Amino acid sequence: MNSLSSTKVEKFYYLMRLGREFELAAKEEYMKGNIAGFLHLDIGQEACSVGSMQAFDKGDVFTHYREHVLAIARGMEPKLIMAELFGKVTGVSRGKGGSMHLFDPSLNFYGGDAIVAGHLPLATGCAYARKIQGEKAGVFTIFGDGATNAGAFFESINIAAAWKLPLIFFVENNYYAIGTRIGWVSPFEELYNKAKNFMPAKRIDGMNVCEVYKAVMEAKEHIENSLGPYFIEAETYRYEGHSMSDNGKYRSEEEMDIFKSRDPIENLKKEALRLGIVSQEYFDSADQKAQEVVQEAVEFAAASPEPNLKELYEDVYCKECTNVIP
Ligand SMILES: Cc1ncc(C[n+]2csc(CCOP(=O)(O)OP(=O)(O)O)c2C)c(N)n1
Repeated sequence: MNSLSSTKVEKFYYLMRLGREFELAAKEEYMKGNIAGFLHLDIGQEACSVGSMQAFDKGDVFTHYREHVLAIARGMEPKLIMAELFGKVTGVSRGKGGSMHLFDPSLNFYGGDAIVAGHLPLATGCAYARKIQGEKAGVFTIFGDGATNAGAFFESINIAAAWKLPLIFFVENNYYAIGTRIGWVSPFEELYNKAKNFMPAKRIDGMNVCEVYKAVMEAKEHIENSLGPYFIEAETYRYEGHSMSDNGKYRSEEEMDIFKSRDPIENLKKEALRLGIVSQEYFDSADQKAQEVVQEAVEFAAASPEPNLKELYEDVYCKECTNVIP
């Protein structure tokens, strides 16, 4: 943390706090019946979303369904995300995608994919296009540990390495795919082993936002220098169940406590105060601002109209395609 500016550390803190407040509010609104369908929370994993998006500030992003905080860290407005969760027409996908399908081409954010590992070939194809187009920024894709058991994962790392594509693979290893422990279905739990013969691959502390930021900066430099893909495994943990319908009983309280003691938000604050980089006043005002922004987001979502029925037939097929290689 010492090598980072205080402004950077403040930004990390604010975005993680905003993400956490957003998800706590989403959980509450779900319980009240204002949000339907699936809701996968990121609570505990905020450092991965914030650290990676702060480093990977240009280029294309492909993500799985646990993506609210990633979208916030990318620059999507919390009120547009909340409205999407509420299924309202003001939502970022006009209320038709919901929690799992946040999408914003203006931010090069092509995520929220519900099929486990389904977005990895999309990211790989996009990286191929970017390489042909000679663009520097490349592609970032984030996914869970369960995705590393899918054929689409192996095919993607294979072709990305063979064709030296500008693509960062980022796995959030939170140890569980719904209730399946990664070690039950994988020969090892340290997942960078699955990629290390294909590309540079490292395992980092995904509860530490500064470490995530540094690793993604390194990976970014690597892909921008046309050296091919890069793999990062971030060890992390979700405090909530897989989705709202899962009470997470397959995990022990002891395991949960160990990860909670590594909480990315509280530990960043503690360390920044110890080093004297950021003041207590800043943290207090950031907490308050995050709560206000989330409160406004909920009010905006609640007051927004439902989509019109004719919306059902719109955006089913792409009307105009930009960025298509002839
Ligand atoms: C191809 C496919 N198989 C099964 C499912 C059902 N499913 C949804 S989420 C999930 C677990 C994925 O866990 P992981 O990849 O570790 O991501 P996390 O939820 O931990 O972020 C499964 C099996 C699915 N959506 N797609």
